[in-house]
Amino acid sequence: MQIIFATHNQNKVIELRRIVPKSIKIWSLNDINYHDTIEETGKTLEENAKIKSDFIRKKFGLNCFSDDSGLEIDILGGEPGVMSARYAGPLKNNNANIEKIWKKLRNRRNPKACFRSVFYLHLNKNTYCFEGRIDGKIIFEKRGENGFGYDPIFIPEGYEKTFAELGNDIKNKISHRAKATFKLIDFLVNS
Ligand code: ITT
Repeated sequence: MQIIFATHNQNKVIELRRIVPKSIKIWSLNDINYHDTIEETGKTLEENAKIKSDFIRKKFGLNCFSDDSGLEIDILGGEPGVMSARYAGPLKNNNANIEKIWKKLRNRRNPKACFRSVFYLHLNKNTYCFEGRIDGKIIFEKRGENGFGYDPIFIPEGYEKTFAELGNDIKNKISHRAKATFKLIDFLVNS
């Protein structure tokens, strides 16, 4: 089976390719030479996932899925949430995003957070949604070299290391995106 992953984020593509079986071939937007930005005007992860997947389905008429994901911090009322990529501005500057979070949290002790990932799938004539979530907490220093985005400041529940320290093997078993991906794979291989 072949399917388009409607994303420009290569880190997401790399993670997913490490998880899905070889029988499912993933094409990213870069792979199909589509480089234009898809405006994410939704107010929720669900809405933005739908926008991205609907757009690509309409443009190319092919089976595809998208991932809209984000970090949600309890004490900040779920921020940065749907704004995770652009929290500190449209340039998607990861360091600035982290600085903004730290500033807003003002050294609160062990602030609880979660990552959520919503996948929106167009398969033949139908659409489906899958979600994954991982709870944890934010720390006030960056630790680790792996992963991307907020990984160096997020410690998943039950661990003492950040996602960036734990590395791909563990992250890709327990993360929000891994959980959504397992649901997607289950669905695809059984349909
Ligand atoms: P696409 O829309 O092209 O898929 P994007 O990076 O803009 O790429 P999102 O709109 O879903 O994707 O924003 C997700 C942001 O949330 C991402 O840029 C990171 O800042 C953060 N994020 C999501 N998953 C993450 C993860 O596994 N580890 C660290 N940060 C993550």
